Amino acid sequence: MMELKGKKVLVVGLGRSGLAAALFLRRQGAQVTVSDVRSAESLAREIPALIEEGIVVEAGGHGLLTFRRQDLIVVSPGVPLETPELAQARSFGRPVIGELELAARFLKGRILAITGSNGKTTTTALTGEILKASGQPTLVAGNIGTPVVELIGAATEATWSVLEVSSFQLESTEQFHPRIAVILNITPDHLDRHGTFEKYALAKERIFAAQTGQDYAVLNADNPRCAEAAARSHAPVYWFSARRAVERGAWVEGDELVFRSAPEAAPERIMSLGKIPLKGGHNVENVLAATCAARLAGVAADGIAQAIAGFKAVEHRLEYVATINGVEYYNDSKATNVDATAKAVAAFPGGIHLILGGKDKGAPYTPLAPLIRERVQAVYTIGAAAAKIESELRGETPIHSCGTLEHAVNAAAAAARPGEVVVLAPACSSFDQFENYEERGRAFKQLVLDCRGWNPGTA
Ligand code: UMA
Repeated sequence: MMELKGKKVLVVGLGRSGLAAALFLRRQGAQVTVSDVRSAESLAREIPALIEEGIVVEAGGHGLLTFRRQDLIVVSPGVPLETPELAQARSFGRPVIGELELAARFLKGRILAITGSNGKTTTTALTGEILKASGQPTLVAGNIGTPVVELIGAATEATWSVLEVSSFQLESTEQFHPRIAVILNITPDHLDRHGTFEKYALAKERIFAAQTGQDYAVLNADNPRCAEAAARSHAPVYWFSARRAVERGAWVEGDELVFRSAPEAAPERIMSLGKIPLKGGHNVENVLAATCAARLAGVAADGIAQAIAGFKAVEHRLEYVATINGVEYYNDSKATNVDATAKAVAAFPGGIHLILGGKDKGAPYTPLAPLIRERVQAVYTIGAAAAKIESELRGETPIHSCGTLEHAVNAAAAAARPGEVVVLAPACSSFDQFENYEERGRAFKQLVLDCRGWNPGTA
C-alpha cells in the first residue's frame, strides 16, 4: 500500500485505465490531474464527471511542466514509457508506474496472471470460468477489458483475481506479484512500441519478477523463448505442452488431456480432446495452460473438465459469425499479429478467404507465406499495412487490394464458394481505421450480417 492522501498524482491517458485510475486516486484523497493528447472536444464525454470529482484535466497534449510538478505519475498501458514528457519527469526523479502496478499495491487476495503474445484473453476468460465454477470467489480483469484498479473495492483476502496482463502493462511493474503467473507463448509482437523482440520478451518476463519459491510459474514447453524465461523464474516452474509429456504440468497424451503435480506422480486424466469446444490447435494450448493454472489454484480435475466443456469462444477470437450461402464467416479481429493470424489460418484445412491489414506493427508478414500458399484461396488487404503485406506475400495467392473492411467483406463474400470460409484475422492492430480491435470485429460482424440482405433466405 502507498499513502495517496494529499499527494499530487498525474494520470497519463484518459482511456478505460486512465479514467478508472483517476477516480480511484481521487477517492484515496490524492490531488489528481489527467493529461491526454486528445482534444477537449473528443474527451467531452469524460470531462464533466472528472471535474465534478475535483480532477483537473489537461487535454490536447502533455505539458512538460504538468509532468514535472507531480509526486507520482500513473501511465495508461497504451502510453509509451519513452514519451518525452515521461522521460523528462523520470529524469527529475518523479516516480512513474502503470495502472496495473497501482492496482497491485491495493488489491487484496491472490493474483493469477496470464500473459503471452497470443491466446491470453481466451485463457484468462477460461481460467476465470473454471475458478468461478469451483466456487472460489473470482474476479476477472486486465487487458481483457476491465482495468485492474476497478477490482480493488470488490476483492477480499479470499478472492482470486484472474488478470490478463500485456507487455504494455508489465513494462512498468515493480511490486506486481502473482501467486500463479502464466506465459502462454512469446513471439514477435508490438515491435513498434518495444523496439526489439528481446525488449518485448523481457517486458513479458516481468510477470515473474516479484515471485518467490511459494508461487508458481506456468510456461509453454513448446515455445523456445519460454524456456529462456523459465531459467530466470524464482518460483517452481510447471509446463504445458501439446506435443510431449512434461515433468510437472499439463500435456496431451493420445487424445487425453492430463496433469501431474510432480515428476514421480501418476498423470491424472482431465478430459478427452474431443470435448474441448474451441476451434484450432492453439486453443488446445490455451486449455492446457488454463488446466495447469486452475489445478495449481486447487480446482479438482472433474470441475476443470466440466467448466472447459461448457466454455464458449470469446468475442473476436476466431468467433463464428454466420453461414451465408454455405460460406462460414469467422471474426478473429483479435489476431493483431502475424503469429495469431498463422494460428487462425492453421485452424482451417483450406478454402480460406483471408482479410489482412490495418496498422503495421513492425514485424514481417513473410512467416505467413507457407500457410497462405497451402490453405488460402485469396487475401483481401485493408488499411495502412496493405502495401507492405502485398509486397511480402506477392505470388503466394491472389491478393486483392480492398482499402476498407467493407470492400474486403464484399469482395470475399462474392468470391467464396460453398464449403469455404471468410476469416478476418488481420495480423495488424486496428488503430489506423478503427478505435480498437473490438470496433473492427463488430464492424466485420455487422458487414457479414448485412450480406444476408443480398441473398434473403439463404442464411
Ligand atoms: N494517450 C495519450 N498519450 C499517448 C498515448 C495515448 O494521452 O502518448 C491517450 C489516448 O489519447 C487515449 C488513451 O491514452 O485517450 C488511451 O489509453 P490506452 O491506450 O492505455 O487505452 P485504455 O482504454 O486505457 O485501454 C487499456 C488497454 N489498451 C492498450 O493497451 C493499448 C486495453 O487493452 C485494456 O483492455 C484496458 O486498458 C483495460 O486494462 C487493449 C489492447 O489493445 C485491448 N491491448 C494490447 C493488445 O492486446 O495487443 C496490449
